[in-house]
Amino acid sequence: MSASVNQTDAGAAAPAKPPLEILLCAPRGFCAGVVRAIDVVERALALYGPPVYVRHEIVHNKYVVESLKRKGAVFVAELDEVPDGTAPVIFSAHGVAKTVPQNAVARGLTTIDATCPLVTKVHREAEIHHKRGRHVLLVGHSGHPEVVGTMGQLPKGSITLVEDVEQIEALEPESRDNLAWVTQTTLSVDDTRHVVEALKRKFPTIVGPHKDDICYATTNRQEAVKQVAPLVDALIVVGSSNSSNSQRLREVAERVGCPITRLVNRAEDVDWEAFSNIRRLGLTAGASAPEVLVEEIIDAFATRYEVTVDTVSTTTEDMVFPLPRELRSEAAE
Ligand code: 0O3
Ligand code: SF4
Repeated sequence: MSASVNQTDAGAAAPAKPPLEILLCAPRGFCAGVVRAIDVVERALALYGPPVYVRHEIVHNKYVVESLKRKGAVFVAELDEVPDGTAPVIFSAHGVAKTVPQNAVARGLTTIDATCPLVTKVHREAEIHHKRGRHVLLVGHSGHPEVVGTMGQLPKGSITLVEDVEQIEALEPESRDNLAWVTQTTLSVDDTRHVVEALKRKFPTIVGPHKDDICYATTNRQEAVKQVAPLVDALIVVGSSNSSNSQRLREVAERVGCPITRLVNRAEDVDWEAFSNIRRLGLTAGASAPEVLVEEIIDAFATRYEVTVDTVSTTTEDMVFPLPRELRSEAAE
């Protein structure tokens, strides 16, 4: 009897796995603002004991939020869900409108601000422009919590959201010669350049930052994807769907022509059908996605492919942000 191709008798060699080269983008994953924000929740849990309340997801990552919930963090959408008492309420890394801490103080709540210092810097820029009598244009995505927080630094009517070049055509501000612009920190570097160029064309005297307010982490992760995406058959961004910076990374890969691009929370969400015929895979992670999930995805590919992993590094990062003052003594212990 001739041997069948699919023979599975004991002792038969397992079919060879196809080769897959994974190009790992660097930098990827956690930025300094996310490390600090997660640390804030963990330190607060250690200092006050559970529960500690967190207004909005501390960072936009399902795994991070679920892990902190298990440790005693309670996530709420608004302050009115926080009971009166001694448990602290933490503001997420994306920042909050001025009314949020004001309302918390009025209720006698203990507050801890985990807003990334680079988001706070944009808040202060907007405030300075306003104090100098300028109307502020904020380049960003409508409804995103960072945009809500930045708009909420100024009185209503003093700041206008600009989402894209098309909206600039329709802008008719009261004083064309007294304008300033600021941006969300996690935007597409290329899209923002076009929006800012259009703003400067229409309002030649507008003032703003030297380049934009997109942070170092957003910029560096997009740059690494730009290098890797043209070299691979498919690219995976590890991150949650509500993470703006992660969404931008997938878009960057798609725009440079990468045929298959996906944003996935973790290995169980990988659409294996889409990745059945690839030889080279690009892999990165948004600023709020933990490295353990990148490793999990590599392991999942290794069960289907003979995997080799190479890192493509476009720059190195050494940014660290200190904890809020009220948590620092606890941090030293
Ligand atoms: O702003 P984004 O949706 O990208 O937020 P993430 O995913 O939580 O990442 C951290 C970035 C941040 C807190 C604001 O810059
Ligand atoms: Fe801060 Fe940038 Fe990280 Fe946002 S992505 S938390 S601005 S370092």
